[in-house]
Amino acid sequence: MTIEKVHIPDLGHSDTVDVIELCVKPGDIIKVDQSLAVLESAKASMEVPSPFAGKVVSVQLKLGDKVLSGTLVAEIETTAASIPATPSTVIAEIQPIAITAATVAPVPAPAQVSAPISTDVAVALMSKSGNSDPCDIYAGPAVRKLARDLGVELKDIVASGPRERLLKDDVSLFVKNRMQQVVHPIASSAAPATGSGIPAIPAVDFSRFGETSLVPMSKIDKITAENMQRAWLNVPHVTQFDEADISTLEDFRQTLKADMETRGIKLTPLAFLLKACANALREHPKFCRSLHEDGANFVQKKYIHIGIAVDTPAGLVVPVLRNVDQKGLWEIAAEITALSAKARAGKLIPNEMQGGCFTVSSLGSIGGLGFTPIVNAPEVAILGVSKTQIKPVWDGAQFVPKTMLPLSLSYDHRIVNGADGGRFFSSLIKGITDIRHMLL
Ligand code: CAO
Repeated sequence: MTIEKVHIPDLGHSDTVDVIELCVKPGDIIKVDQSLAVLESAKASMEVPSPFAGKVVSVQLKLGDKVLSGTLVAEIETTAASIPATPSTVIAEIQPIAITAATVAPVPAPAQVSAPISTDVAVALMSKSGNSDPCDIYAGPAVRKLARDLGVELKDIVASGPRERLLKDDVSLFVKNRMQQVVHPIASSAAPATGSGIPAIPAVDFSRFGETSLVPMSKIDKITAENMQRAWLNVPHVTQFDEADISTLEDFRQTLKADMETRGIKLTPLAFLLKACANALREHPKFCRSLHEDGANFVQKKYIHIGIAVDTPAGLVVPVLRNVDQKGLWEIAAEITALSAKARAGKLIPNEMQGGCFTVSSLGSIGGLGFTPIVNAPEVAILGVSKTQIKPVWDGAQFVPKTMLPLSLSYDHRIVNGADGGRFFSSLIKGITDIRHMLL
């Protein structure tokens, strides 16, 4: 048994290059020519292959290191038989950063895929190797190899690395998503509650119709997409619509303008709505439940924490206000301002986005007559708030102008039924229409 040191071979220049990928870690068993690391210079990315088979004892590089020819990469414990007569000192592959699809080696058909993955998955994972459309792809050799091994076309994958560099994680996520989209029919019948077996929307080459480009999804975009799809597929939604006369509330709010300035707090209709929601949740505790994972119980929450959907440059986030039933309007308003500012600055911590019983999504400042919000599962319900309008309302003798607030309530029909929904909505609207109820 011998410990062999692997160094970076002669790069042909004296400039440093960046370590952009580490392909092995101590303890890995590797084969001859397996990549140890990927380096990148201003013009090319390149792999450092191992001239030895054996076990990785140590990796001497870190991501981001700037290295030169001769830098120690790793130590490999080899057996005599695994030492090649003339260890390779050549960088495995040098590729320009921007290459065309046509230069990528033809992709072999994927290995036979066994159940529960259907043959559709195999087809979905197969690359269109005959496609010679030119496209610039920024990816290291190790990523290319992984994509080739999995039968995935690089151009189909959204890059999340710096300067739109494709990472191994991007390839893995792409494959994971594809596999989730297409599930074996037997597996789908065994798990109907997850929405499995729904045919995936076919991929379309939009560039056939005009110029396109890929816009990387932010992390929040990806999480939101996943959460929305999960909630949409799992929750039998019902949405009810109504409108609340908030003329009194608005008159009262206008009288508070001076107070708002003194306190430095913006009191919008949302604070009143959260308070009214908290009261309605206290009155209708079914709306503070979640289905227990055992399928035989509801979890009844005895606290009233409410999330608010906040639109941020990075995507939609839902910070949660705790114990809203125990707070006054000024405190609620101040928390809305603080949490939404923190959300927009991307500074919310995970704990501030957890524990909600109910969510309010207000598009009131943006517009719209109404919308059907998606329940923020595993919560029971969500309130959608649209823009107020002055409308003529018949008071029994004449039409009078009233400030009407359109509301929509979506709920999980497994936990509450239509009558529950109607009762909850009526309480909420009563509370917001006559704000004296907030004192009770
Ligand atoms: N009708 C008419 N005007 C309204 C209103 C309504 N329903 N709700 C708020 N407004 C007014 C406010 O009073 C304020 O006007 P003034 O300054 O004159 O008082 C103005 O609109 C701006 O309000 P705001 O947006 O700053 O504050 P907010 O408390 O209403 O909302 C927040 C805060 C964080 C919820 C909001 O900024 C936001 O991000 N909304 C988007 C939520 C979203 O994306 N939902 C969709 C999720 S599903 O995709």
